[in-house]
Amino acid sequence: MLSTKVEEILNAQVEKEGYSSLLYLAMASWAENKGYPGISKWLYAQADEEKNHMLEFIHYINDRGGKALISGLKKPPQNYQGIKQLFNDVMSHEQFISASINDIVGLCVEERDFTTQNWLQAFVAEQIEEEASVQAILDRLNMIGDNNMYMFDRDILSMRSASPDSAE
Ligand code: OFO
Repeated sequence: MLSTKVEEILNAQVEKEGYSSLLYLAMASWAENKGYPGISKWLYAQADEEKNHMLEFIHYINDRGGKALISGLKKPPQNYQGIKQLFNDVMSHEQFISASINDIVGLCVEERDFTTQNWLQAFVAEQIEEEASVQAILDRLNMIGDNNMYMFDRDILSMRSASPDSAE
């Protein structure tokens, strides 16, 4: 059985994972529209992954005797200045999610909910992985500057498939 505090913070994470999915969907659509098929595919796959994370939180809350809540989600930004800004935004968002997962783990320790703390370890590992994969993209973008977007767009999917958690 989940404590009220743990149930609340897990439900807040349902909302954050849902927003992550919408955010990456908006970015994917923007990139597709701008003529970047590889980048948009990477982002659509990321959006799917985030939707799955949201579902994992929903099922966990319900399986542990809580009640998962689906709230209205805020609208993500629809426009980006360029690819680099977009991936900087992806990194900031992933860092925000990592901090949020850490907060949940901290609360679980306070509440002595070691079952949930243990279940969350997959998300702790996932965030290390995601931040590293976005950092690799930012490093590549820094290397090529504003040129060679064609090559970057072609290569980004191979960077994704190097990830064990890849949805591709
Ligand atoms: Fe970044 O993995 Fe969910 O949000």
